[in-house]
Amino acid sequence: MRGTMMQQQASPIITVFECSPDQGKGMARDMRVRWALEEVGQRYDVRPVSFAAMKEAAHRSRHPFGQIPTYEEGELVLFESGAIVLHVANRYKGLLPEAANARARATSWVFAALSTIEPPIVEREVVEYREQGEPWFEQRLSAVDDRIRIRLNELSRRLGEADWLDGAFSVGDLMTIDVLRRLADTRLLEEYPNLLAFVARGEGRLAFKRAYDAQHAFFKAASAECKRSSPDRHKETPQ
Ligand code: GTB
Repeated sequence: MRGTMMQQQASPIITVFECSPDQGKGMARDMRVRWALEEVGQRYDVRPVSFAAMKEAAHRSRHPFGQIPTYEEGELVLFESGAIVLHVANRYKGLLPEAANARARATSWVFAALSTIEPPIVEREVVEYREQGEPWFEQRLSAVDDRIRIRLNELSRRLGEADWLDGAFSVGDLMTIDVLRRLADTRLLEEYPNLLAFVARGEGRLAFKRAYDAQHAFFKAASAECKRSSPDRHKETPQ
């Protein structure tokens, strides 16, 4: 049998926060990677990194900007959650349609989620974190909220009564939903019942639940040690 046995493929490895500042709510960008891997049924391993280790050479060789998530599969090392999720969608079946044009459209939605919808949402988080207490805070927050509303209006209009953005569930829906989840601590999504339902549909998928439970269990297991080693760690700025 020697030489004829199939070699066991190692599972891909993703990096995650050693001590997640979101208290296990799955708001960091490893969540979309975990979700994508669960959707395609691919096992994965997790490499936790501390805030300090993220900025050291070993991690910077994986991620030039010293962030999570990264993805390792054999000799391939990727950074940027969009690139990773698209790689997973192309590498394994389940997140992209067969037809070339439909695949291209699903890819458009991934880019739209990351470069059109996510930026004002991230800006809101930065304003909340960094500008709270400033005299202009309320005015600035409300201006950013209005910019988010422009995108939500447009997205809501396009989704209409459909379940997903372009036919069957795809990587485009996954990325869009994960971006919209970042609004969970605001009331903005409540203004768009179809978007609220869209997010709930995504979160109701078994693959989402498995991904969520995995990151939550990881957080729980690490949290005692995280509190012991640095009780203020959750105050790091989210990005
Ligand atoms: N464009 C990159 C991508 O999509 O992969 C952005 C990666 C990124 O911002 N990673 C963040 C990070 O590593 C984690 S996700 N930050 C550490 C650093 O830059 O030093 C952002 C995030 C963090 C925390 C929360 N939270 O606590 O709720 C939410 C989101």
